[in-house]
Amino acid sequence: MAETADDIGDRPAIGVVHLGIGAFFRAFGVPWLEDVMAAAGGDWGVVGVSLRSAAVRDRLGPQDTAYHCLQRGSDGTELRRVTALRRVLFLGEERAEVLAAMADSAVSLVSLTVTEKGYAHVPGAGRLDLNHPQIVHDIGAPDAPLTAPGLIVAALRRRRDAGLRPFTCLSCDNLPGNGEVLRNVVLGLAEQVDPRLAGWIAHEGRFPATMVDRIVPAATVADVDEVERRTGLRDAAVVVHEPFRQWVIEDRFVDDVRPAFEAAGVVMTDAVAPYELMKLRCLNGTHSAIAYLGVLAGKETVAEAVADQGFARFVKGLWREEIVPSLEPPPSIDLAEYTAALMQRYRNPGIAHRTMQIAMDGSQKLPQRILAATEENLAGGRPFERLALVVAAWIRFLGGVTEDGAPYDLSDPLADRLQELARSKDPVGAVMAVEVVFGRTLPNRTAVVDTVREAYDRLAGEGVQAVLEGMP
Ligand code: CS2
Repeated sequence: MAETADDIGDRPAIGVVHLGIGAFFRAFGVPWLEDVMAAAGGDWGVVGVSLRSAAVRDRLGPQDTAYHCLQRGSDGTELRRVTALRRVLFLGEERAEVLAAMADSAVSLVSLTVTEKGYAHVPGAGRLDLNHPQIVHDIGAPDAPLTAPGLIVAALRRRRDAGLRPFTCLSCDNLPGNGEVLRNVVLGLAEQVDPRLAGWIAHEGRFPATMVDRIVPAATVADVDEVERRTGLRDAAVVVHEPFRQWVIEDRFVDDVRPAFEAAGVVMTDAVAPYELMKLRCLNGTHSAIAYLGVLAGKETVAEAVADQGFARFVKGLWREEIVPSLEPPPSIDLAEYTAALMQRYRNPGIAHRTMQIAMDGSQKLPQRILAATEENLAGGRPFERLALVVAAWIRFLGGVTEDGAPYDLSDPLADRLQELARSKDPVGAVMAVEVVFGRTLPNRTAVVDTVREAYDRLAGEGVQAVLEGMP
């Protein structure tokens, strides 16, 4: 976009550093912070940080870090220009700038969307993985961190040394107890590099839990073309999203300093857990189900999968029989209505959310999306056959070929190991023995392992479509 900052108008001063400035936060958090500032004022402009690639910075830099959101609903598309992102830094080349931004006294909030694996935690256990190669690095070189926990520890150390207050650390990733997980990994790392710093963070730091929800598929060239047709600007950083959004935040901030989130419809509460579990199991759980079954059956997108009767019936059965009964509904939410609305969101014809995009990083996602409910249902005497089918579909997916024999690459931090196990003689037994994913209990529950094995054999023998059609 060839224009100068003057064309953009007034922009807020910086108050937030966001780690992991991918499409999700540009389609969710940045515009929502703009709405908060429009409704209630404040200076909550955002410095975005990319941890792994220079691409977002290089695309946004030439356009003064302004970009467009395309909101696609069943009744049309709305265009919005977002200007509250003030700067984008790439950690690989600008570590000093990143740490300086985080240590700046004007910044009181560091938010994160670094995906599940960005926490370097043991997925089933929620504590820091001290054997993680990048964590080993960050312990040895705490002033040149590579990870999000490493950056937070280094920046908090600077703030303490400068006599500043800590910033609040706001995890916005799809993890149960995401605030607690972030606190655990930050303290776990701080203990290794400076135990007194760990004490200060434990006492003064705040790590509110959050639930975030908006479906954000990867943007395509057609989306960029559409923005150009409508605005005359070639925006290299367009993001696409659905109309729906929901943000629930635990109201625990350092010195109570925070954006006036509630002025723009964010739910502030003391109890985020029921919202988190609802969203992780109802939405993300069925997303993963659709992704693994869908990739195997050649369904490219979520909308394409749920247009199929067998898939739609399976997803509804999963909600009704196995997921909803495992949940405590959040205040004033009717889970039957919530899941019916989810099905409408999945059917949104404007959102081409690729099953392969959702399928990535299964080892980091399955525990909270599928396995926790499986374990609870077993303990509570409730059915878990459909959940077991999702586990079986994941194990089949790890084989790396669709039912039509088309090969694909796995994207998962444990890809090599999992693929080898999935191609062994007893794929179900071998994969379910991976403790960092399945924990210690589930692999010893023969009722579950046998049900997964049976589902796996049915998928292998009959194929996804026939298995789904044969479900009660
Ligand atoms: C998806 C999520 O890619 C995935 O794993 O399940 O990104 C999902 O679209 C969001 O959590 C919706 O809020």
